[in-house]
Amino acid sequence: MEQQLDLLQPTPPAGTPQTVTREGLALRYWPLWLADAASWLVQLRTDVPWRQEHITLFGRTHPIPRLTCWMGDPGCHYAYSGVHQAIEPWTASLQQLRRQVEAAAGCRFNSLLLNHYRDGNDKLDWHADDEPELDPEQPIASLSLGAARSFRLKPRQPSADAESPLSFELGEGDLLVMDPPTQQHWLHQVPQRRRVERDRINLTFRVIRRGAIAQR
Ligand SMILES: O=C(O)CCC(=O)C(=O)O
Repeated sequence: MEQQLDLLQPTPPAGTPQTVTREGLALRYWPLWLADAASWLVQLRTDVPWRQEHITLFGRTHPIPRLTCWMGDPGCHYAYSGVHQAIEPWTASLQQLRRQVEAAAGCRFNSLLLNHYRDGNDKLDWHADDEPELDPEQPIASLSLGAARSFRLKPRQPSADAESPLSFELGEGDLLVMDPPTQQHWLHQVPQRRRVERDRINLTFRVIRRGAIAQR
């Protein structure tokens, strides 16, 4: 049975994350971490060069159910599900936000995947962020803006003493850090929630491995 986590209670002291640990899973969570989350949403809707990417499955090409943008330092190329995204340079404001997220997460990030869920029909299917160019020793930091949506996690290999799937709401301004080795052992998704009319933007700050950074 799915375990619904209410991470908003009790409120921790400022700066101290709540933690969730299971076998192979380590999360840190700061509710309402970002001040001015609503203005960030307005700004990012227009300032980010959003793209509609497509994937090909069983010979048929489909638009992926959300808009995306890949931002990063020079040479930080990334591909997932057959999508090779062009690298956009950091905007000045996202550079600053990167530094704030780094201070909380305790890690230097060199890239950022942005997802724009236009309403509750947009979604992200079960996957792990385990592509070969990502550094498996580094965390991935996820910052949410706009509509609250469910974020679900389940073990990659269910066993007899399987951990239950986990689900919790990621609301406006919440910061979630997925520490290693979470991506190796757990999958995550953002399911559809049809009654949601508001949009949501999620930013995942990542580390491309040094050996995978293209030299110019
Ligand atoms: O939108 C989210 O909360 C998660 C995003 C994510 O998992 C991803 O971009 O890989």
